[in-house]
Amino acid sequence: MNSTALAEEAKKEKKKISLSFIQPSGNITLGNYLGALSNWVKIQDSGEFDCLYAVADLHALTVRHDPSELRKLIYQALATLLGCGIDPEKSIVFLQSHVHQHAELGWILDCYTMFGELSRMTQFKDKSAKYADNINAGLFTYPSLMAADILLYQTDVVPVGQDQKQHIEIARDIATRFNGLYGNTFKIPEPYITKSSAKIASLVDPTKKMSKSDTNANAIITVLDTDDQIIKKFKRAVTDSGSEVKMGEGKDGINNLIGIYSAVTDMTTEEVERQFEGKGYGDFKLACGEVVADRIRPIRERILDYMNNKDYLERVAQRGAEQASRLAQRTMDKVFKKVGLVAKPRG
Ligand code: ATP
Ligand code: LTN
Repeated sequence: MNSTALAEEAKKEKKKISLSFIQPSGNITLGNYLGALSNWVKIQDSGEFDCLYAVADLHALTVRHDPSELRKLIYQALATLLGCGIDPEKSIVFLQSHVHQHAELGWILDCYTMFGELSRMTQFKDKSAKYADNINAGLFTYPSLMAADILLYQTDVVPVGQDQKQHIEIARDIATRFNGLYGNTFKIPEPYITKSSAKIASLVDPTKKMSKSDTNANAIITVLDTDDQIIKKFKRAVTDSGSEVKMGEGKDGINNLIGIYSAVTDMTTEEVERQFEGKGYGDFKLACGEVVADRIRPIRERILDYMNNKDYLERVAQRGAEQASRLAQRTMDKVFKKVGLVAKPRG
């Protein structure tokens, strides 16, 4: 093969990029797992993408935290990625703060992000209502750092839950604006959101999203919950006064449980309804608890093993940061040139 044919071949083999991050803001929940992590693993295992998955530790600083608790949660989030099936031999796994280009591009993109568009972000509005005594600038500019996370790697798809869609849209807007000013610099990313598990609700208030920072432990299933805890929480899950296991308008509780059952078993919601025809909510809640406990058990065991092996976690993070940083620098070099900064001396 001559060199042009070889180059053509290499181009053809270039895989699409999948990238996503998770914040170390609490124990990772069933919502995070079904809405995001399980898709990260599927995408990784399809072999069709080059994948980057990371812990958004810089984003976690936007909320007041206890430093030693945060450090523990960062290790735990890394252990959870591995425990859920992210394989550092197949995907680049790293901590956001270990790749300095994120903060650098984040700042540059701040200068191409408008005050008005940041003020419209739902997450900013929710979090500034929730943490009214700490509406800091980082909370406000959170989306431009997230845009940097995505755009640094020329990402094609971003597997996330529904709540992150707006952040991906603003990343697309920022990239389009920048490309418009300076010529093609960033790939425009697409969100990847699956239907059944895009928004898993709280077990206590099914009108609200299941959120790892929820202070009510009964509202959330975490990947570290024991079988017993999982089954108890499902038994207590809030539902309406009906009894038929059927999706319906205003039946948020049962809709959520059917969604969870369907996502965990890979059945359609109609198949779930058929399986539980003639059975009541009580039986169904127990069955939900059981399938979820079966799914979480091996994950929990692997996470606990990884958490006992900090050296291994540190080696994974170090290697991932080196790999990610090399890729990120290519985009940074382009950006420096485009905006008129002087190329950094290479040491
Ligand atoms: P926090 O409570 O700190 O806001 P969170 O539980 O919302 O945390 P994130 O770290 O913000 O979790 O999200 C990690 C990933 O999980 C994102 O892709 C997000 O869209 C997804 N996700 C979070 N909660 C849910 C949910 N209830 N259902 C489906 N996906 C979810
Ligand atoms: N904002 C996201 C976490 C996040 C992210 C990203 C997700 C930070 N950077 C890049 C996808 C791509 C969240 O709260 N889940």
